[in-house]
Amino acid sequence: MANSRKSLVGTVAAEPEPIDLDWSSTALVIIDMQRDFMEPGGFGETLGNDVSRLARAVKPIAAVLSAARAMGMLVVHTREGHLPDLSDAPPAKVERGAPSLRIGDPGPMGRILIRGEAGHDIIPALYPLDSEIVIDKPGKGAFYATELSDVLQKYGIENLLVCGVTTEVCVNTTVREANDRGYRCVVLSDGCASYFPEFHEMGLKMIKAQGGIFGWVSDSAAVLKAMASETSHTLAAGASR
Ligand code: TIU
Repeated sequence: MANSRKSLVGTVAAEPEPIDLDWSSTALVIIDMQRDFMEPGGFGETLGNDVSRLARAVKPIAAVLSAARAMGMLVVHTREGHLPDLSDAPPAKVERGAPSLRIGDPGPMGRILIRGEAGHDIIPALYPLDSEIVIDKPGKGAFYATELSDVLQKYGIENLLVCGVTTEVCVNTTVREANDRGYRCVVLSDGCASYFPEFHEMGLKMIKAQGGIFGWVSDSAAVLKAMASETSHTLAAGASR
């Protein structure tokens, strides 16, 4: 994959300001687009949520994923979930609240939020290729107790295009973790979604406020435009040989 990546820079329209990204050191990070959050009968619904609210993120992510694949960008998918024996699930997480089913209980898509179960898997529309990286995480942030830091360092990644669900929970937590580790995070507003529309809005505002305190907020159209202009540069250079 590293050999096919290009090194040109694209300018992405974003807030609080445009950002220049070297695509060769940029990864697309897709957070937790799992059946457990997106479909009825999974973890999200057991918590009392209307899972249909997350569907809006799928098409924008699919479009950016397709472009990222075409340009050889590193693609990382994450999945929240736990080992079958729950040894990586803190009691404080398992026991809280009054969900209709708890983590580990049998549900219509297998045991709730357990690795290897149908509900834990990524939705078919965004299914990872064998060549792509899948990070299994026990927490909300993708860096906590995972190999993500090592993977990003191995590929020389400095910038993250971040999308997925939910905006204020796993996307925000991951962006905050990444920001503290020195990564420039560009969050795709239409590639994220929340069960709570107001939390989606505020979650994005929190990232871009104060001069981009945690990162930048853009959208799929702006990122696709920046990727396309990079591609045309490359093609023009090739044509003039
Ligand atoms: N409940 C909720 O909004 N989210 C999570 O529990 N996990 C993720 O955001 N992936």
